[in-house]
Amino acid sequence: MNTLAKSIIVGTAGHIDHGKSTLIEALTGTHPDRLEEEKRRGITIDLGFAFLEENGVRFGFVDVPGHERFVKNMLAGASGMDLVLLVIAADEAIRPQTREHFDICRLLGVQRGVIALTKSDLVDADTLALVRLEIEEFLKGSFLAGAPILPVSAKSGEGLGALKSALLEGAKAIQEKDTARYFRLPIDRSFAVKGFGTVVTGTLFSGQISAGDEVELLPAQKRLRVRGLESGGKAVDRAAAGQRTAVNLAGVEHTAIQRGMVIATPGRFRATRRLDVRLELLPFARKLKHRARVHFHSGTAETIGEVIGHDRAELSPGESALAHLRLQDEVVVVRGDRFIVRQFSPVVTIGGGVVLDPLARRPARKDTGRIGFLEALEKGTTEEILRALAGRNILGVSAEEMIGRTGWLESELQAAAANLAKSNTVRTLASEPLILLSEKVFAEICEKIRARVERFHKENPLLPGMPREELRAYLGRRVRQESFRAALAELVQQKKLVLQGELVKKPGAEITLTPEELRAKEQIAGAFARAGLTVPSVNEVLTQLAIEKSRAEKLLQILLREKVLVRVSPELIFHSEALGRLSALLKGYKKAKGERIGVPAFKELTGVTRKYAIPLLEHLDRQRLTRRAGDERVIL
Ligand SMILES: Nc1nc2c(ncn2[C@@H]2O[C@H](COP(=O)(O)OP(=O)(O)O)[C@@H](O)[C@H]2O)c(=O)[nH]1
Ligand SMILES: [Mg+2]
Repeated sequence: MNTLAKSIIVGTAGHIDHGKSTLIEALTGTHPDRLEEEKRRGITIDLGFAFLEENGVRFGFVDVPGHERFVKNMLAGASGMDLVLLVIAADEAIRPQTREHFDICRLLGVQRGVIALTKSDLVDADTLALVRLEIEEFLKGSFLAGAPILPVSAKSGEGLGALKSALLEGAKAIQEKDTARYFRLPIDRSFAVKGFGTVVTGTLFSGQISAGDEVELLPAQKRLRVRGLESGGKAVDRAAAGQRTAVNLAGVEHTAIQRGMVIATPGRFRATRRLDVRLELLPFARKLKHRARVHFHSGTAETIGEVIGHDRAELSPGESALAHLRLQDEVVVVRGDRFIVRQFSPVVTIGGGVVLDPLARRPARKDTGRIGFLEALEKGTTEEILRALAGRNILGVSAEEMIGRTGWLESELQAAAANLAKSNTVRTLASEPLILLSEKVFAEICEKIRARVERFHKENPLLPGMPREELRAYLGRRVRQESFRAALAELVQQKKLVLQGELVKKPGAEITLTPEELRAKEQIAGAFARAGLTVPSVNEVLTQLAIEKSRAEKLLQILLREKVLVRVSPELIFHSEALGRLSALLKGYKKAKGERIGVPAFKELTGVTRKYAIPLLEHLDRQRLTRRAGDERVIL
């Protein structure tokens, strides 16, 4: 098969019994009705498929049911179509599902189409001309205005050649799909084939897929392997966007997969229940009240949703608005995906629109930035959208999140991020994986840190600086580790803060002691110096001072930091000079009596009781001045 051929999906649309399925058979040789019941009753219930390759174009036909009861099946087939084949019987003209299917195609953003005026053999030339006029009037001002209206008869074969030419012409005008994007295929059928196992089918929305690939089944988040592929009714090694595709999957039962699920490039797409959208209500629809329930359709998925207006409480017929959809089940959509809503009861198509933010937050009155954010998502360039995304979250925005929202490639994000960095509006906090943070938010974080350190100095004049971890904890989980690190680095670079080991301080922040504090500090040091190795309890020393205990404790901290005093155990503090004398004593002992010393000998040597001897020996071990050897110590 020619892999360079252009692949086009043609979907039928139109009222029941207008000759859609018969026309597909006349064009392709395949009757699209495949279910037993369809054949028996002579009506299309579910989607049917047929293929045709002509003049370098591979047409995948999706034949939909016209019956109003099966519109939901029609919807599953309609998404992903490039070109609509609107079928109108010459003897009946425009009927209810002609209108409904037409509305659906328009709301799904279908750009082009061809109108087949079927059963032309049943009417005379005058009737044909009249119906043509009626159709022209109906399509006026729509995406199908000016589209070819071609009389055909599946019976006599008349007009089929012209119809094929018109389809080829339409196919030429359709933009080639970008197969470099992440792979996504909404599933419309899942079944088992003897000897192969599970097979799913669908219209390949974006990217491409090859035999052997790993794919992710969503929303189940299950990784599966592609055993084999079929496209256009033949086995292929690779299938690309715009093709009807059957995928043979390993590692899953066909019953575990339903229409509406998606297979996709692993880790890129996300299932969601909350969407922010642009929603359009059709002119004949009833007013949509706050929190109205609707049937929601997108891709091949169908669920129930609740509509909450962002810029108005109620949506009037013919209006379009920014709205939030809270869905009952998870769907997999990205920005730009189209959807249809149908009235809850009785079920008729009442509107549709475009997904703007597929990972929307719960609506909140205080969320005043949302409208602007959604407008950026709706109309903005890649850079503007990234800026809006970064600006909306103090945490910044990760590549994973940006891709989950937009389906953009990581390389596109990197390029846009580089442009944004130049404009000084969004900074790249990390590049692999990419994390973006708005400069405004970054400046706020910097200011928060600076102000907190300032306050720390005010509240703790006797401490040299704030422990870095305490500062980190103060900012909380709303600030990313990367943001914290970058902000600290920035503040240090601007000389607004100084890092000293694990302490963050203001430049030039010195501890200034009052004369009273200076005296107390000396008294503490003196008390320990005098005590030698038989030190008093800390509490005893501190309570004898003329200043309050909390300040005295800080002075003790300063002395410990200055290494005038040394904490040997949680309860015992010694003066460094006393410890210096101790190590000299040990050296002398080693010379005179050898390197081994037991606890009794140590007590005798130093004149301390067991209460001091044990912690002191353990301290000496830690200092590597001694080493424990059984009951004794080896002096090192
Ligand atoms: N005379 C005539 N009958 C047709 C033509 N196309 C379809 N039909 C008949 O119209 C009926 C409905 O056709 P079908 O393709 O099932 O309609 P669908 O519901 O739109 O798919 C069938 O009995 C067909 O044989 C045509 O061009 N001429
Ligand atoms: Mg049919």
